[in-house]
Amino acid sequence: RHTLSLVRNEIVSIFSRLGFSIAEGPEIEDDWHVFSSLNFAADHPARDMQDTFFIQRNPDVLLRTHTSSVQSRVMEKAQPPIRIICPGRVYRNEAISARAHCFFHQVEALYVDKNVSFVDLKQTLLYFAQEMFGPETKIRLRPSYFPFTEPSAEMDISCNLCGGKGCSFCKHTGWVEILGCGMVDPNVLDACGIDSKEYTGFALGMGIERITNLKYQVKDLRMFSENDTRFLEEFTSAH
Ligand code: 2NL
Repeated sequence: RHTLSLVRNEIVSIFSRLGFSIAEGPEIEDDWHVFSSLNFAADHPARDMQDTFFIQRNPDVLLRTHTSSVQSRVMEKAQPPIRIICPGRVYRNEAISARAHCFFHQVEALYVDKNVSFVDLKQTLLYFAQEMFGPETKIRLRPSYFPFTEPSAEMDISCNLCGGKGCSFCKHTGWVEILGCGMVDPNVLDACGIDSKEYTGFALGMGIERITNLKYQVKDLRMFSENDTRFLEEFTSAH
């Protein structure tokens, strides 16, 4: 299997052990599912042509920039409890380099039910980090901002190369960033037909390329889409 598929399968398998099931949706999307339902303001820069690919210049036909659109579609159709994991390809209008690509891959998770709290989020994050990077892994959360969560945080793990002592990979901080997360903004629940007075939820999102780089130190993002078999054959797994 492709390197990114191996890592995606590992992430999905960890969340499935916590009761999450896979949800998928279209890569060609509309404004409502990618932006409006997710609390993006009308003038948010992500809506700009600089960042988002529009199809045939139609502002309502676009390539999804995150897999959150899958979650908004599931929330519109189902009532809680909702516990889903959404892996998939996403697109951003960026110049291709060793560090950026116009498409990449994400996994997002969403849990909505009565009484879901930040404690549930934090314990889920710790479980994920230790299953993915080993039982000695520590986590820390830093306050952040996303349109669709409030409060929002970014999670760092103790550097898996130096064990937190500090090295060039973690820029001598002992920590590396791996994902973003937060409590689902009540505006998002209401926009998707879920009563925010009755239900709460948490969500998180991570880049599969980023997790793969942490595990295997792939230095150039372009390696993932060039299909050089010398690269692909370096990675094997039971999955
Ligand atoms: C990142 C951060 C994040 C979410 C994704 C989400 C989806 C719904 C509602 C609320 Cl439907 N949140 N997703 C939340 C926080 C962070 O991704 O850095 N991804 C690569």
